[in-house]
Amino acid sequence: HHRRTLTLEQRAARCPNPAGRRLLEIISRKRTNLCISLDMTDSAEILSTARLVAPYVCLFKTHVDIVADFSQDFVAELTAIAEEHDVLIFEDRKFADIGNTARLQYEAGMYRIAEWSHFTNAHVVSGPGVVDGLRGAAERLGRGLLLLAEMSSAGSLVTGPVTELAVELAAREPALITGLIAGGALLPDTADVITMSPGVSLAGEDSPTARPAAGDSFGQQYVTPRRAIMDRGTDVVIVGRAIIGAADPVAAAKLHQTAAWQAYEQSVAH
Ligand code: 5BU
Repeated sequence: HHRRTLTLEQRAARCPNPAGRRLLEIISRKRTNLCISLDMTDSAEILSTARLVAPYVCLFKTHVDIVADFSQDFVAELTAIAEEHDVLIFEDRKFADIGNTARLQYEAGMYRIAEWSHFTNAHVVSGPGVVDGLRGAAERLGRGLLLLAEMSSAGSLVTGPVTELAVELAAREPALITGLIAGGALLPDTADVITMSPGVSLAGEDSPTARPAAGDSFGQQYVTPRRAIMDRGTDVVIVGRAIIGAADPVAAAKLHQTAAWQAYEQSVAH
């Protein structure tokens, strides 16, 4: 099992990034390290699901470029729900271009992601300049950047030197790069870097009870919250279809919250 030396509450108190600190405080206060991935194409559907699951999650993850009827009113409503329920927002944009283009994509266009999203993420395949492109708005607005160090999909090439660069940049500057997207912790918890893992479901491939749904037909691969948190040391689990595709999303959110929080508490105790 992965060993934690600090609780998430202790890490909140010392977190050098404002969005990261708020997230760790929310996690500790609400006792949830579950991020919901709101992968729906209709804004009303996203908002109603967000309202239903908000009490059980710390983070709403969005892909705004799949929303058919995107508008700034949608963003304002999602923000209101998030504020009411003590939830932050993470636009999973995966910036991957040269720094200057990433800067424009982050700040401008019709989405204006920097204005409303507490966190966003970036690939480092184009080199460290992408971080410098995102830096200006992120620092001005107190946002957190997450770098992709690993992906959950089969055959991913986010490995080797790409992983190493993401880890190195986060370790060097946790005040800006507040986290890594990876299958598990790649740095000790004293590095002040939050790890978030997608590809998580209670029906993951290591599930002892559920009939395992190891993935989808597009290469996604799932593990259980327990494996991601206890065995691999991740901090936050990102769950989409196992909740939003369930017959009862609220019940599924509660089950994932409980499993993820128990796995975290056990990894602190041991
Ligand atoms: P799912 O329905 O739980 O499979 O959704 C997973 C979400 O996480 C989805 O929005 C993906 O875009 C996102 N994701 C992922 O699945 N794997 C990765 O490595 C990264 C993001 Br990075």
